[in-house]
Amino acid sequence: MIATENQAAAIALEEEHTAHNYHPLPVVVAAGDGAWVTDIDGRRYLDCLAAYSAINFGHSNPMLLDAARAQLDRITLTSRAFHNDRLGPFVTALAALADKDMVLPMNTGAEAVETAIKVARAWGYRVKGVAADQANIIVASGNFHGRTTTIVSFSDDESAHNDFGPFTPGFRMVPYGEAAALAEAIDANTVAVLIEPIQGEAGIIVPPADYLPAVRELCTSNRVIFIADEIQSGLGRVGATFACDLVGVVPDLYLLGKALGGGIVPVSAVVGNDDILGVLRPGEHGSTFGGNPLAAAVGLAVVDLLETGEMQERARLLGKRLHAGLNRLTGHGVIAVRGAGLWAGVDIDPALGSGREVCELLLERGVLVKDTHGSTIRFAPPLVIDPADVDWAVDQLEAVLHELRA
Ligand code: IF1
Repeated sequence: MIATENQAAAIALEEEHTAHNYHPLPVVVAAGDGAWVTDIDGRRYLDCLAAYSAINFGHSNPMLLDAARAQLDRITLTSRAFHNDRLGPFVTALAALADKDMVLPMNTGAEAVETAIKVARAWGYRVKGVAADQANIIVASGNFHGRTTTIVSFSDDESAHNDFGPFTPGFRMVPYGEAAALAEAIDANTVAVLIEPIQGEAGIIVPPADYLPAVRELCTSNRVIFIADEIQSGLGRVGATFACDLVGVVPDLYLLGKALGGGIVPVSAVVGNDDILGVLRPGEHGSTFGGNPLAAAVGLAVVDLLETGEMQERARLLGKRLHAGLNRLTGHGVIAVRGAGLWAGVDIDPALGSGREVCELLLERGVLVKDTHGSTIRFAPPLVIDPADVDWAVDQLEAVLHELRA
């Protein structure tokens, strides 16, 4: 897609002084409303990425913006050296939403993951009785949990892992979706299993229906913490509050992020019970911004949105519509469709082009999506998307595939 002069100038300005750790599509977004964004030339696009599920409730969600605006005029940051009047209501509501009794608030998803790793290790030494520095945590192949050096230590994605060593020890990898391999890997020093209930970056990989229940049972019987990374899959995306809900599984720790900040401020959290999160003592962990009043005010408004169940139901119903439309393209340029709720991974026939090429052609038709690996693209529009726009997005993909097959 040829960028306009206006866009080219804006892109050049950004690229001249920005590290090249991304290769963005050639569009310069200037505004957003609901499921739509507008570029600097006034052209509109249907946002089917939603900032990787951080914009579940739509761009410029009025209720969330009102909560943020009101708090901006009160106080935004105190540090946790003092209490603030927004954190209590936020953690109380979030704990209730997850049917847990304790929250550790952080900012980014990676920070929530790192926090859970530290808590699981401390619990292992202080409660389970694992010998010092001998704790191991089991992770899955194809995982994506963030970009810190400890997290990429257990990534099998070369582009995320290579040249960032030396790596943090204490992690074991098992094939995702295989309970027998997990059973085999657990030993007396295992303190936790860390997995995505549905793998996002790997291409929206839904495990066999009996996998998460088996993980739950193995963790319970081996006294191992089940950590569910719901940073991308949680908060309504799959048609339920959590992806674990789809198979009736309750992990020991939920990791939440992205949409928890309403697309306005970074908000993440580790949500569990006192018997695990209570191992931390004052001064052992924290962050400058974790639990700040602005984040808590927005986070509380997000929890209020989710408490009605309306967003989850929208994702469930609109997800059926999305998957029905995408499945209709199987055999017409689409090889496979995976996912749950309003979240789909679509494997395009590589003979037609790469995921990136398909994304660029969809961009020209006014749809924003992102490829994951190879020829897989992901659809994750805001849950507030109009039903007609779900159909329109599928129609644009059909037209692109038709164009590529011609
Ligand atoms: C990028 C990917 C998605 C996540 C899960 C933790 C985190 C993420 C399941 C860390 C973050 C983001 C990171 C962002 C793009 C995006 C992404 F492509 F990188 F892999 F969504 F699939 N757990 N995912 O998906 O949360 O620290 O970013 O707040 O790094 O480019 P974060």
